[in-house]
This record gives sequence, structure tokens and C-alpha cells, in this order.
Amino acid sequence: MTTDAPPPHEPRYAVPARLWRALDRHRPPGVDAVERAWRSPVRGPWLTSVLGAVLLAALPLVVVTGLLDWIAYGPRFDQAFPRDVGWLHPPVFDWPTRPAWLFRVTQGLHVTLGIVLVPVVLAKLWSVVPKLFAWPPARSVAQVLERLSLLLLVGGILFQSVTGLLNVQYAYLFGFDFYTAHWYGAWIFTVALVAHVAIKLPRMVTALRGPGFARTPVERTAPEPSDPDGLVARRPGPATTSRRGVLALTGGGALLLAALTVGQSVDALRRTALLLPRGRRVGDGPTGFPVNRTAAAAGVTAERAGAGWRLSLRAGDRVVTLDRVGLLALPQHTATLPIACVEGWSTSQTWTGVRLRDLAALVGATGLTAARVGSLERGGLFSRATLHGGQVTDPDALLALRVNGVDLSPDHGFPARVVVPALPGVHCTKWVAEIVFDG
Ligand SMILES: Nc1nc2c(c(=O)[nH]1)N[C@H]1C(S)=C(S)[C@@H](COP(=O)(O)O)O[C@H]1N2
Ligand SMILES: [Mo]
Repeated sequence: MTTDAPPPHEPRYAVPARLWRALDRHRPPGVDAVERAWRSPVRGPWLTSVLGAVLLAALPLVVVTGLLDWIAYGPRFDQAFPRDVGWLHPPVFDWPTRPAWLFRVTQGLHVTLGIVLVPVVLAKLWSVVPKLFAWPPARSVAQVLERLSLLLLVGGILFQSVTGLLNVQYAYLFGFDFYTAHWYGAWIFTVALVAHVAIKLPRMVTALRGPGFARTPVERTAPEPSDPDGLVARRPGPATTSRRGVLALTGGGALLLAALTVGQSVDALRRTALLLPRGRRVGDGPTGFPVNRTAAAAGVTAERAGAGWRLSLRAGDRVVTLDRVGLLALPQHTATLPIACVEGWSTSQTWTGVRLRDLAALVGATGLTAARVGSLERGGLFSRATLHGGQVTDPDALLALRVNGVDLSPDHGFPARVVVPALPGVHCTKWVAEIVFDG
């Protein structure tokens, strides 16, 4: 097959040239008007590359910390969501208990960065949006494939941001399971991101090595020479802002979001977490810290959690039953440990209770491989959790009875709850009724 030589100033078409040319000739109504409407002279390789470099540095962290959160949930015990991931199963390891702040940092980074990057993503999309309306949509088969990968990339990041943000807001507006959607969305996005970086990295490096525009004021802001990617407007209008103005607006937006978000992970700044449902109004006193699920919501009544409550410990066919007075008579241990929720917030409190390994010894469990914890709560995704051997035997792994010097409040898990260093909040089971030790 031959490609007709293009007349001068006409774009080149690859095979099948006839198709691309025919598309070009039959321009749908409105494409020219739309093309003329994108006139900002700041669009071009430099701005897109600066924003791209920021995302290239930060997005891998969001992806990796997201994957780590899945691993921290404990796929070995079938308690990472989604449960069945087929051949997409990444290598997993038992989540360590040290440093105790590990999960607090991985999930905090995942959620906080995900939120803070929203303005950068929007600015990046703004810088390339005219290409969405470019006609013909492609001039080669390779370009068709590249544009399809962009669909997955842009669709992927918007989908991940929206589902993640809604999850943090506890707004389950979508009719599908959050974990499953966010997991598969992450893979689609990651594959598209890798392809995009492989294709565009050389362009980005070239643009960043070229003349910079970080200091150019509005008066001297002019379009870059037209580029092969078609980022520069064909008919640019006068500059109304400089490139550094765009970057300042984007960075300012990111900083503002950061300021309104960090409070969910830093106890002293809790009240500044204005965007987050678990950021504000946490009550007063020693038990005044965020609550994930209240006792009322979990159907745990004062009666069931009151004087009649018993803890049952099992190992093999041995059973030991204790009431709260009995537990308080055992050696007590105090540790300052975080509760870190996968929805983004975390808090550090000082817990007192019985070491899990002491409870295991009490029921004669040795060579611990796991402990299965069950709550008074019935049903509920987090009414049970399995801890691996290392999480049971850590010297700070507790069945907590008190917090900050007072009894646990009903909402924080009275009469007893699990707290283990670096354990995801979801597994810090409240209103514990039973622990089965596997050896
Ligand atoms: N029984 C039970 N325990 C539970 C939960 C639950 O829904 N039911 N939520 C978990 C989650 S997701 C978190 S983040 C922590 C929060 O603990 P807090 O409410 O005491 O802060 O409790 C965990 N323990
Ligand atoms: Mo949580």
C-alpha cells in the first residue's frame, strides 16, 4: 500500500491514508468553532509537562499505598476486598506491626495525596482539553490506540478520584461495591498510566529541558511555537494569565485542600479538617475522638454490653470465659497506638487492657498462627477480623478495656476492643465477644 505524498502544509496521514483524509474532509459541524474557542496562549508542551512531572512524581505513591492498603487488610485470611482477584493477585506478605504508625502513614498518604492532587489533575486536563475535540481524531492506527489508552487514563483517574472521594464522605451513591470498583479501576488506570508515560516521557523531558516560562509575567506571555502534539492553540488569543499564574492557582488549590485535609490525620489539627465527615465535632473528654460506627448503628445495646457480657476465649476444644471484672484483674498493659481508618482519618490514643498473648496463654494456646476475633455486633462487614501470629504476639497488642485513663465509651467498643500496632482500623474490632486462637 502506498501513502500519497501530502501537499505542503497539510498534515501527514499514515496507512490507511484514505480513511484519515476522508475523516478530515467530512468535518462534523461545530468542530472548527470548538477549535477556535480554545485560545489560551499558555497551553503548550511546557505547562503540560510541568503538571505531568508533578503527577508522575506523586501518582505512583498513590497507586502503591493503595495496593499496600489491600495487602494490610490480610488477603491470606480472605479479608482484603475484593476477596477474589483471580490472576491479578499481587505478591503479598504479612503486614508488620512495626513501626506502629505504618498503616497510619500508608493510608493517610493514599487518601490525602488523592485529595490534594485533584487540582493538579484538573489543571493537567485543562491543558490538553482541546485535543479531545481535535479533528480528525487520529491520523494513524498507532494514534487510535494511543487515544484509546487516554480514554482509560482520563476515565480511570476521574473514576478513582470520584469513588475515593465519595467513600471518604461515606456517600455510597453508586450502585456497586466500592472496594471492587476501586480495585479494578486502579489496575486499568495504572496500565494506562504506564503506557502514557512510556509514550510521552521523551516529550516531557524535551519540554522541561527547553526554555522555561516559570518567570514570564502576563505581559510577556506568548504561545510556544506550534508543537507536534498540537497542544499550542492554532489561533491563540491575548494572554489573560501567565503560566506561573496557572501554576500558582493549581498549587494554591492543592495547598488549600491539604490544609483542610491534614487535620483528619493529626489530632491537634482535627478541627481544621473541614472537608471530612469524621474530622469535626468529636466530643469532649478522654473518649472524644472520632468514631467509625456507633454502638447504636451496630445494634450493640447497653444491655448486651453490660454486666451480663462475657468474653469467651477458645483454643482447640479449650474454652475460658471471663467477665470484665475478671479481665481487669489480669495484668494490665498500656500503650499509645493509632487507630487508622482506611477512609482517611487517624488518631493516636493511649489504651490500657490485657495483652492478647496473655489471653492466649490463659487458654493454653501455643505456637500462635492466628486469632479470630468476633464482635457482639451481628452482621456488619467489620464484626469479625483475623489477626496473624505476629499481630497477636506483639507486646503492645491489646484487648483494650480503657482509653486515656477511663473506661471505653460504648461507641469506642465498651466493654472490650482490639488495638494492635499498625493494624488497619477495620480490624480493631469493637465490642469483642469471642477470640479463637489457632496454633
Ligand atoms: N464491631 C465493629 N468493630 C469495628 C468497626 C465496626 O464497624 N464494627 N469499625 C472498625 C473501623 S472501620 C474503624 S476505623 C475503627 C474505629 O474505631 P473507633 O470508632 O473507636 O474510632 O473501629 C473498627 N472496629
Ligand atoms: Mo475504618
